[in-house]
Amino acid sequence: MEDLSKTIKGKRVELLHNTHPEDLTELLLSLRKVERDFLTTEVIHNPLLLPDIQHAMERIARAREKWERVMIFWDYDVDGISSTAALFLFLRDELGMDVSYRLPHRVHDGYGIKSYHMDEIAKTGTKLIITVDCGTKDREPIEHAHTLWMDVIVTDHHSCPDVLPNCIALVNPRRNDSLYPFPALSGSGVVWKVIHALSDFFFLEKTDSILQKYVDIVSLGTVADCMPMQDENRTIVRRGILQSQQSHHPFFQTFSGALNRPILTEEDIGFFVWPLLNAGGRITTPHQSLSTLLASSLDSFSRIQELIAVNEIRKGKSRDAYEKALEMIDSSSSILTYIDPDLEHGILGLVAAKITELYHKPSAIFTLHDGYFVGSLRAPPGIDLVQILEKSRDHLARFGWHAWAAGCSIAESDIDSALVSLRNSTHELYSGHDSIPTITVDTLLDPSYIDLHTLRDIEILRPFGMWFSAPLFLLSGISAPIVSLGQSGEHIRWDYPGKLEILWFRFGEYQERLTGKTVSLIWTLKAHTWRDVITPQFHVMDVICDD
Ligand SMILES: [Mn+2]
Repeated sequence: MEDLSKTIKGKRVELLHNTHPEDLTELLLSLRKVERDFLTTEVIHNPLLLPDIQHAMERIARAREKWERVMIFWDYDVDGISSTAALFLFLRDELGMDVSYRLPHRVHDGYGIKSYHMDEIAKTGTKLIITVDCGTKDREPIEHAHTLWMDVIVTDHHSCPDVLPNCIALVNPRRNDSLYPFPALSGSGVVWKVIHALSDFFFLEKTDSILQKYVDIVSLGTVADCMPMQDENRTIVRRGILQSQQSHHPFFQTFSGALNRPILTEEDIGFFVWPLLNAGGRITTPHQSLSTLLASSLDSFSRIQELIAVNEIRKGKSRDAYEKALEMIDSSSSILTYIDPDLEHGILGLVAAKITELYHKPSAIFTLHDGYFVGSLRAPPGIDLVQILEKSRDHLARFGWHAWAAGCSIAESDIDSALVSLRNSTHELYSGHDSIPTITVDTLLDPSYIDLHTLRDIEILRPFGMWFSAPLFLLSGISAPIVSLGQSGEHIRWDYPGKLEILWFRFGEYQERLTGKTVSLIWTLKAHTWRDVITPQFHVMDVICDD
């Protein structure tokens, strides 16, 4: 076996099986440590095992009985959007309740509930607030709601602090005292279980069809939040994709037509639905995304068209910002920083993610807003941004979030010292840290082995995601001629014998480097559908230059 040390994208390669497999499906299942029945077993747990679910049901039933106004409070990412849409439609259409929604503004409010939101909501005559995909950490505003005579039910999936908020119900499978068998639901997954419990409570005989009716919306949150594709999440996404093809919701009925492509796999959600719904939150308002998901059959098509236009703006702005950032950053620095006061707040994270992916280093991209430099940070695996920010906390006005994705704001006058401090903190904590990512390849496999039969064998393993990854294969030592594709040569095709479609999308820039070279290809398999004819397509993910 040749030296597989590094790919053209700078990744280390780990090859799990280095001969041609006898039974491909068996091999892929055993490498993922699951039995064959994993593929077909439906998992739907008892919703009454969720903490506080009984209190939540009773309080919602009381609100319904008394015609109380209910407000859903949500967070602006796609999990929050899908959680809100599912719960809103269920409470309004199945239970006939008076329900509305409120969300924080990405720039003006930041993340989470604030006490002033509670003041605003109280003025609408709301008696019950239900949070989705947020709330677990928001103790003070929840206390504040009580002083305004409003009750709060928190439904969430974020990890829990030591002291929990004092509310009517905190429905979160990550609670320490939770008996729920699967803690890794998305926010929308938790909402689906609340719908499950309420359906049992109110309709008993209709629960199955109700769960089915909302699972397409719910699955969007599970995919968008990259939840592990096992247990109940696998059931939600499998069912959700099938349901989306016969959906009750106009969004799914018109989506395929508007985008000219069907939603057939979890990757279609990840590539097409997710960025579209996300674009509203990043460029205009998340309300636009939510109202598109909730639109009636009359205006669903035009709303999706509008969102497509917004997404094109988002793409253009992030591409421009990324190119400018690439020119400006000092790639030898411990943390790669870039400031542009004119950058749109909503694209900072997208640019940071691309910079970090390219350099395998933490990055921070800033814009200026109201006298503060607001930044979005990303880090490769093994580097903890919260630690870096902690160490520089004296220079920061605000910071938070996760190890791999974080945000901070810095007073305009502190920016120089803050950047120096961030660089020093990163250097002190992580100098010498090996952050070269590993790409794990399942097995050696020649694409000519794949026919429609083997294609189907792999397709039935879906949905893929975290924990149950899409298979990657290695085709070693090929020297087939390469052809550039696309209007400006943005794609590459290898002219492999047997007319196999071996394609590398969006990496046309490597064409020159690869011409005439012997290479090994890391590839994955896609079912390509065109006019009802299915053919296997071989998508290259990375390349190893053998010479
Ligand atoms: Mn979430």
